[in-house]
Amino acid sequence: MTVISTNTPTPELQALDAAHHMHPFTHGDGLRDKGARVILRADGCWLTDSDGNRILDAMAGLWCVNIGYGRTELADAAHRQMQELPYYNTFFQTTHVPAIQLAARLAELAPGDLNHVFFASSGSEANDTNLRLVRTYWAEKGQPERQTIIARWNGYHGSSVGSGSLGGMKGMHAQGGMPIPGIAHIDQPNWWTDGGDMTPEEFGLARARALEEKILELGPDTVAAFIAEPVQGAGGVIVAPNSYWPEIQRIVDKYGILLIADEVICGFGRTGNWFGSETLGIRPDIMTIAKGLSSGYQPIGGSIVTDAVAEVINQTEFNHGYTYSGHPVACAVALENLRILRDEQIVERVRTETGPYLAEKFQAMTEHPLVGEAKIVGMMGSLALTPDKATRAAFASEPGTVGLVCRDRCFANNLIMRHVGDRMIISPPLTISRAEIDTLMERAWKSLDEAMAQLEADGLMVAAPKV
Ligand code: PXG
Repeated sequence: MTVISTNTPTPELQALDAAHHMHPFTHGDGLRDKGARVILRADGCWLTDSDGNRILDAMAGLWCVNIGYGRTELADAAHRQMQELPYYNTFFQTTHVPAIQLAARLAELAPGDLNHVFFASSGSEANDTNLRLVRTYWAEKGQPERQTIIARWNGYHGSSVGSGSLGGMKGMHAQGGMPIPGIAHIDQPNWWTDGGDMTPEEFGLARARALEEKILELGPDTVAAFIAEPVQGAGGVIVAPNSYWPEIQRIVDKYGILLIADEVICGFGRTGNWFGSETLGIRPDIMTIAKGLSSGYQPIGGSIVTDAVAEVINQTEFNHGYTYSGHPVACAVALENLRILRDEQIVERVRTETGPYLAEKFQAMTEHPLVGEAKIVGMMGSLALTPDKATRAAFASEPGTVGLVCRDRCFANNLIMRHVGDRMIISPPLTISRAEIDTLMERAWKSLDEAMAQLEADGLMVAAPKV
């Protein structure tokens, strides 16, 4: 066995990684040629890589490290729980204290009568649960023909076959026979790219009414649920115009369709409230949770459902569950994370202090010649890059080419800021300070400057013809 440590030289770590480790959403050969970046440790908002670089993580890992890195309280909670009860299942009429406690705490935190939790270990698993939950719900209600779930193109709900089918990522659907039957997609409310001559408000209404059109096309009696992220994350931090969500709520209410809010990114303070549904003013029947639930310190997710949904599901045996549903160590760590979020008033700080500060700085990025619009809710934001702000033009190059140039400049400046197509996105730890926000924005501006110089040199500052 090759023995390695954090002192092993980077090329050796990279070679061994390339030889044996298959990475998610990665072109394996390309990565082998380049070598993966090796992260050794992290503290607060800062990562340290194997070359000694200190990198500002403006993505909170994968949108999940809400309380920041290095909180020993969570390590202590895991240690205590592993000694007391490292594992037991929640099948076979059994339970344990951490699962009871976390379910009860989530019922307190979740809005309205969302009072019942089905645990999973990830957002993908939780959305698979939801798929089966809503179909079982309608079958138990005597309407088994209500099977179809409507979702959105470019939405992201996970990478398992079920959740990947709910998601609207065409690149994923192309590999492995997705979507599964009984899922329909409608267009996303991305005014910047698709709004044409409409005002954002007109466009928001039009995109919400696409849901009603789809329901009528499928037949209202065949539709089980609509699933969406309050703010689309992986699709590029797409914030719907203000007219969108009230109209969606009106439509799901009118047809009696269950609303699933996928809160995997928006939950636990990201939008300045405990849940994105509160920020956007929607009343879901089911919420998907993961990521910020444990700040990523342990894999845990789940579905929170209303009294009305639980009452129907509880009438039958729901033949579903995971070995690690309600894993005691993950629950104990999540509870400690929720305690820190509350005791340190982290959600309030996002809403009233650091969120508005970041929003002001982020909006100022529209003064950069490459940036067409800046959209931000709480601590998730995106910048649309454009060669021509007045016409909201796309670049003539393959979508993502320009975004990748910017992303690479960010990485070179020790800033983790990602691109989705030609949008640049951020989602920093909620604990980021004002000084760190300043550093983030300085590095982002510098990276955009460098990217623009490169784009001009490479002849890429060219607008695509209008379609
Ligand atoms: N729902 C939403 C809204 C998500 O963002 C999932 C479900 C699935 O969660 P799990 O825990 O199964 O990964 C997610 C995950 C990206 C990226 O590139 C985003 C996610 C995962 C991986 C990459 O932005 N979100």
